[in-house]
Amino acid sequence: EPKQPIVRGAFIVMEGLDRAGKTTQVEKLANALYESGRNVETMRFPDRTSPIGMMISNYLQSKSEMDDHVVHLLFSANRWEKVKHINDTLAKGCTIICDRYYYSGMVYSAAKRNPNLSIDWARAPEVGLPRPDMVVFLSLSTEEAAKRGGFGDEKYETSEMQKNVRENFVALKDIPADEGQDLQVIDAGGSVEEVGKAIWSQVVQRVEEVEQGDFCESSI
Ligand code: NYM
Repeated sequence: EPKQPIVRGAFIVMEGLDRAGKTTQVEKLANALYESGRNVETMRFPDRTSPIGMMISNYLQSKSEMDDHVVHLLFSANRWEKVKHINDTLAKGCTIICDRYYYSGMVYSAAKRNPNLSIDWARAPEVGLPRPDMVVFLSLSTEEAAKRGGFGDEKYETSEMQKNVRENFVALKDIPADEGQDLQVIDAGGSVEEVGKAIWSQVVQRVEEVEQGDFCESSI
């Protein structure tokens, strides 16, 4: 049946701690949107394929050392280098499902508890990036996270860091900046199917709204 033309695609971000199931759910959601007849593209940050992304990847694998501020700015630059692509993709009516974005950027860097790297400091280089139409935050209890097996061996995959990251995600809701309110919390403790269903019911509604022009063009 004929559909009215799509104003633009939706920019949907999936956030959460390591092992919350983000990557699985991004794929699942993208497939479901595709099957509903939409153009959809998945993205992830860090995007390790660019020169900046390779520097980040080497750092995360402990192949190089960097000052906390330097790697933070690289994570941010890795988003800025994708802005044109994001905007062009949305403009042609394609929805983007993105695995992590500047919420992870702020929260992980500040979780290092470097006294000279506050959440406010971490936020500054992100200001001006396109703001998502919706952010799904996959929430996982400490106990449930522990059940999902051990950590990988990249930097930040320690119980101390994850504890601080969790605290920072909670604290993000209280920062005066609006984007603290962006996170739509979904319990990631259920089965892949259950979590997928919960995500779908919220996201499909938002995607439809955006396609029909119900969004405000804004940036962080
Ligand atoms: N990470 C991710 C950051 O520290 N800052 C950021 O801006 C982003 C996007 O990178 N532990 C961290 C979170 C992860 C690590 O991400 C690698 P992934 O999703 O495991 O590839």
